[in-house]
Order: sequence, then C-alpha cells, then structure tokens
Amino acid sequence: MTNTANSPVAIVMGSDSDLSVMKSCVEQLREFSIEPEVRVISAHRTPEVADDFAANAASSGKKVIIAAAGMAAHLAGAMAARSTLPVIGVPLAAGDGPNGLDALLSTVQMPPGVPVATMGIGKAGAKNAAILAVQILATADTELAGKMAEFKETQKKKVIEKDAAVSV
Ligand code: RP5
Repeated sequence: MTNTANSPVAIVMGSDSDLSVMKSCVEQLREFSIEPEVRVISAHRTPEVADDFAANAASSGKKVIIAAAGMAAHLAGAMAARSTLPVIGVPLAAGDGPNGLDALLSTVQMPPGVPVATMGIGKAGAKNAAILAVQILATADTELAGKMAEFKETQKKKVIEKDAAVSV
C-alpha cells in the first residue's frame, strides 16, 4: 500500500459508509496523479482524532482538506475550526433524513471567519471537491495548472461532440 501520509490532499469522511460516494473523489484526484490520504474520522464519534488531525494537517504537508459527511455533518467545520488550510466540504445523503439537505446546511452555514468551501450533495460534489483541490494546488504548480487546462479542454470537446451528435 502507498504511504499517503505526505500527500498534499487529505480526504476525511465521517464513516466508511461514505466511501462508496467518495470513491469518485479519489478517482478524480488520481486522474491528476494525486494519491490522497484517505481517513475515516468522525467529528462526533472520534472528536479527539478529528481535532488532532486538523491541528497537525498543515505541518504534515497537507495543502487542502476535503471533508465529507452525512446527517448533522460537522466534520468539515471541525477541520476548518482547527486548521489554517482551505477546507472543502462534501455533504452526503445518509440515514432516513432529507436526502443530504441536513448535511448541506450543516456544512455550508459556517460562521464568519471559518469558511468551508461547500460542494453540492453526493457524487457530483465529491468529484467537484477533487477538481477544486487540484485548482488550489495548481496555483503554485505549473505542471498541474497545465493538466487542469487540458481537463477543461477535454470536457469542452466532449460537449461539442455531443452537440454535433444530438438527434431527436
Ligand atoms: C455521518 O453519519 C457519516 O458521515 C455518515 O454519512 C452518517 C452515517 O454513519 P454510519 O452510521 O453509517 O457510520 O457521521
């Protein structure tokens, strides 16, 4: 197994039940040759671990923290409270609640001074979290910036091809 403790990107999630959705975040990062450190850390069930991880993330070489959780999702906020790093939050649908709206509001409604860049709910948000993390890293990495430009170009070409091929 690769040692990812020195990776510039951490993905923390509240439960292993979040992994099926967060795999798309991992896969998207891998497309940019970034292998993230992936951890299951709960703001509510393992608050000491969450606090310790956030407090030490910057000094251990992390540049961005992606935090994903469902229900009353406080993980991203807990990371932002204890770290100076940019924190990207991914709200997830979990439990019998309102399909992730609970997690979205818990993640996005941070008090002034403690921002969490909150993505959309679920898989699209997980993928966008990876892309935003790459964009943040790319501000100080020209090679990565080039890969991001390529990514955008490929995406554009795909839509133009679909436009040309569309028939009803
Ligand atoms: C949250 O509670 C987790 O992020 C997960 O989305 C949800 C349910 O967790 P499990 O009961 O499946 O462990 O903290």
